[in-house]
Amino acid sequence: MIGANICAVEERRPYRILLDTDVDTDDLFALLYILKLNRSYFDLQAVTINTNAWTDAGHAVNQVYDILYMMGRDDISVGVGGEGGILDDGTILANVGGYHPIIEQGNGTSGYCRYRQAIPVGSGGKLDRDTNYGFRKSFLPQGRRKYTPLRQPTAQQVMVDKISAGPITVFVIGANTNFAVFLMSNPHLKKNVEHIYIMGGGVRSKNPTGCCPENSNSSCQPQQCGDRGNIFTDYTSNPYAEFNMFGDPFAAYQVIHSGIPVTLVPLDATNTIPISSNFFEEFEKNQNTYEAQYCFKALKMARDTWFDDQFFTSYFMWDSFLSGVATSIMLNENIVDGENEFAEMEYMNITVITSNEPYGASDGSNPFFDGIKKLKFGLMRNGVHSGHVQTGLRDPFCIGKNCKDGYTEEVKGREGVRVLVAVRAKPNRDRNSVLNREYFRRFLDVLNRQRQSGKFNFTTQFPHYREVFYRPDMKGKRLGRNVVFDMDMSAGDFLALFYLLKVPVERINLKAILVSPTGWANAATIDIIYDLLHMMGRDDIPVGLGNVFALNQSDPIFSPVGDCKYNKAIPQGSGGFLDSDTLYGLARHLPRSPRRYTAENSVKFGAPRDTDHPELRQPRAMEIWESVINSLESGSKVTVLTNGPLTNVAQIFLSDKKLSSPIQEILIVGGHIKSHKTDKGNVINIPSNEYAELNMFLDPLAAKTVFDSGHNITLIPLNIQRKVSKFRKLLDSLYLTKKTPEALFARRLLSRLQRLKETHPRYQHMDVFLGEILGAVILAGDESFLKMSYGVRKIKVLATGVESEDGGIINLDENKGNLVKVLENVDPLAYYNTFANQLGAEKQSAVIGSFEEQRRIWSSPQN
Ligand SMILES: [Ca+2]
Ligand SMILES: [Ca+2]
Repeated sequence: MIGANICAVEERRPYRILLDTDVDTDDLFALLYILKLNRSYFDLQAVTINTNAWTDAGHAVNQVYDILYMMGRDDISVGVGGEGGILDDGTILANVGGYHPIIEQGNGTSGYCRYRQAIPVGSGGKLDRDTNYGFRKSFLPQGRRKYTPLRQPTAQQVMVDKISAGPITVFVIGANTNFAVFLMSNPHLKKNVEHIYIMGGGVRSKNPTGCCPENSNSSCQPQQCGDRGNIFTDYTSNPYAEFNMFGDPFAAYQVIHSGIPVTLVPLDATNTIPISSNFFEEFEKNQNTYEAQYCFKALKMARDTWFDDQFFTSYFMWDSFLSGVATSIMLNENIVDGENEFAEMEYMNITVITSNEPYGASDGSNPFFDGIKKLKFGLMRNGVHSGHVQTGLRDPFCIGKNCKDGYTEEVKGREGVRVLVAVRAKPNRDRNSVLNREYFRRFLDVLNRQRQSGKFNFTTQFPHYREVFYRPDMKGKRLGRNVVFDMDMSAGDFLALFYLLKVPVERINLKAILVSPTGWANAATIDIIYDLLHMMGRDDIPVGLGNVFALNQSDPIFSPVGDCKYNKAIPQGSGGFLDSDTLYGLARHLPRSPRRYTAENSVKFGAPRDTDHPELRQPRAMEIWESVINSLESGSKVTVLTNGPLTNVAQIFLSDKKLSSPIQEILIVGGHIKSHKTDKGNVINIPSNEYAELNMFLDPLAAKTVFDSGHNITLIPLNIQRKVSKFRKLLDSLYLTKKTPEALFARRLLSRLQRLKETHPRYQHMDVFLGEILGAVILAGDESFLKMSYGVRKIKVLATGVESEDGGIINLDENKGNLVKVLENVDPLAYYNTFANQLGAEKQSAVIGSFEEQRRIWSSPQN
């Protein structure tokens, strides 16, 4: 087939392609497939990242950079994020980051997770996508390109550049937000878009999963069987939607109704190409390139961690199938009706449902209409966008399968758009093959081609690569106070961690780190902790990962999904998750640890089956805590320092009393005790909440649980943190100290935070992170040198569920409340010097300074 059309193709220039992707596992297959095609036919110009779906922007963008580096394609532009907003009057500012569906997009990157909450956050969800099950860091080489704050090209910028440069074809394999925003703000550039290929939706699809076996008894209740959609986390509300469309139904509507020719590869077609066991086995036998290996590793881990034994009937080729179908249609350009090698096509008249009837009923669910006088985007009062919009999981209006948001419904007349639809995957033309789909064969063939293949992976890149675990020599040392550090991986927490690792072990014995991914960073960021520990020669310190939801915020019916009531305050973009997840672009300068998050798991810990390396599994926070408690000599105690939301510590108190009784003291960095009305808290983006401090607000119920425990608590509240948040002063001290790798890294991070604060309004809150270091310094510091003084208060933390109050602290009189020790004074200069001097100390300094140093070591022979 290809041969027959080559003549036609050679007369034209290569197709320029822009790929918009949410960097899910399947998207990696799609991207690598495109990269392997003949470049004189297909010229991938840019990858733009969809930031409101299955991955978090900071992790997604660096994974894309690394894949392109492995494939020798650093020439391909990568766009992610942006800080632009949409004003109330409908004006779309430049560089909208696409972190939110258009209906929720205001002026900023924080906001509610209306649709995104249908996506699991931890294992089996974003955590596994952000890390590609752990293979991203174990397999992909790391090139020079990476995310850097304010220098990273935005998705909109890249779209404008590439689309204005000439005719282009756009592939959308995530939610449609980026491309819809582009089309709405650049109508004059539509003419350059030759065609749009979208993976998403389900038109006449019938979900093949969740069905009762033919011979089953009458007690079997079919689940999603026969539904149009695939939102497996909430079929009862919306059985019609497919994830990509559901991610932003209004955006999908804009793209499909743009007037540009659209080809859809919906569930209708992808449901007919489930990963078969034969395909899986063939793939296992055919891994002749690094890219094939990378894809197979992910696919195998997806199978090995699948929640039931139905993987081969529930996991499909989605986005990768789009790559095949789209490029095959493009090669056959002289043939009408989208004829191609891999899928049967049909024209259908469709639309995308964005709201539910009755239209015009203002019930508080639709931000486009509720309380709005002048409608934006030319919307009409009783139009198709004016009905009830699904508000989230288990929306009462939707229960009983009433909602169709995101459904690509067939319609008659003007409301529909004639779209070419892939309806089913074609069988393999070679009837003797064990692969039953034509695309299976081609996919393996393309991925295994030696032409345009990856040059190396992370370990083969270096002739002298070797994995080293660093452990300190503790022989003959009398170890100091037992400390467990609980952090949410905000920037200051890493500086605090450096400090704790520099205090002589005779004074502080850091036993373990617990991670609360309920604050400033996403769970996958745990790898930065591993890398930092590696740098400091402390691969012996265990790291436990806590729950991904604040207390009572996970869904009662299906706990991998849940609400974002509190962490919606954290911006998704600049100054928020994007920066935390990359440590403001600096994480990649840390040496790479042999330890990292991995989806490896074992039956012993509740997994459905053992993976190949269950011994590597990421321990949970509670396990690590338990092992710390069990390792204590009788009578010894442990101090907990918390630098984030109190989710983990609350879990400890809610479990067996034996696990909390060895706690000597809890040092809490956080909480705000207001002394007068103008003494405000720091909960950004939630204007109604004036007096809370973020660590308390992010999990108020956990905070209340901990304060009500009656344990020995020392509070390092916001007002004292604010006294020590002068970047200039701390940097001055750091410039005077010895240049250990850790002092240099701290200097680099702090000066970057300072510079960002000075240059861009989105970075105004940077001093929050400076105050965070205080807890670590207090814990180990010299009380008289630091001029520390404490008061005692009777206080209570509010956890009422009322947004304006939650996380607030009230003072109580003598007889009520919990007695808490509160840090009231510290000498700022002494504090800055203590921190700087400790980081500059020669003892307990880094054993390997940076990734650069690691590269050098691996590039030359060892002695
Ligand atoms: Ca995708
Ligand atoms: Ca923190």
